Amino acid sequence: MLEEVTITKAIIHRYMEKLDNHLELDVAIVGGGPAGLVAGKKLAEAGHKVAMFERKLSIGGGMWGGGMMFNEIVVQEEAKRILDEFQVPCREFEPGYYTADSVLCASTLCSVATKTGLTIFNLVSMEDVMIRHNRVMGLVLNWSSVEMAGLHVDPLTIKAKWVIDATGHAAEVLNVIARKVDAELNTASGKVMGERSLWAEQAENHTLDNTKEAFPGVYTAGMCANAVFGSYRMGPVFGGMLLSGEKAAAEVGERLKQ
Ligand code: 48F
Repeated sequence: MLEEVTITKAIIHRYMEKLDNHLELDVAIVGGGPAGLVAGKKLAEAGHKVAMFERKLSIGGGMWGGGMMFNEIVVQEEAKRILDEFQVPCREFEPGYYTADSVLCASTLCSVATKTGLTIFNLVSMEDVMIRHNRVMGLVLNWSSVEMAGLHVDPLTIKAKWVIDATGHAAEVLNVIARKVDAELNTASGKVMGERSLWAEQAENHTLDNTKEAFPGVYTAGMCANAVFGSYRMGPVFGGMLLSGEKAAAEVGERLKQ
């Protein structure tokens, strides 16, 4: 026999247990696109306590829709090994160009990352950060529904030794920081530089270079890296996103050891 209140209690208790266990993190990842998912999987695999906060209901960011809703993505040679690692099936189209079904890819990245130990809180938005002595040490979070309805409800906070801004084109974490009167990013202008036009090859190479600490305690990953440091957008080629997530995880992992 099923008791409705038991079902309700099960959900509430399990969610609160999960939230309570993730109030103090090694790494908080904001944004659940391909870059954040690869970073999350790698950090979890290395034994770090890592959680992801994603505004939307679904995880996968801009990957589901492929290019202009043709639900296939392209990954270049350099990043194919990451598709292999996650066991995402892909096919060679021409030498050096691999395609994957975008739905299979997004769902598999999410599945593998969570099974490896990444905890995901969807429907939660980063609305601000906490800064102490010029270093980010935590996130200010609210329900996405509160944000979307414009309700006047105060947020809650979590602590994190490191934050990865994987919010894509919007670079939301670093934009929030750049708006503070007393904060300056590690960019040429001290602010978010903004994106240049679409140029796949340049963008893909620059994404990796731009995956770095952009403010004390905050790493860029994915498209956010180019938006923050003023480089090109790449369109529906996803290798740079995967490699950037991997690099962010490796470097943040090293910094956690220090
Ligand atoms: O945009 P997104 O997929 O970021 P990415 O991993 O990949 C970029 C590509 O999808 C594509 C591209 C190229 O190949 O250029 O655009 O860099 O995922 C970013 C996620 O962050 C979430 C957003 O809903 C999306 O799922 N997000 C953005 N701002 C916030 C957030 C926020 N303030 N709080 C929580 N989640």
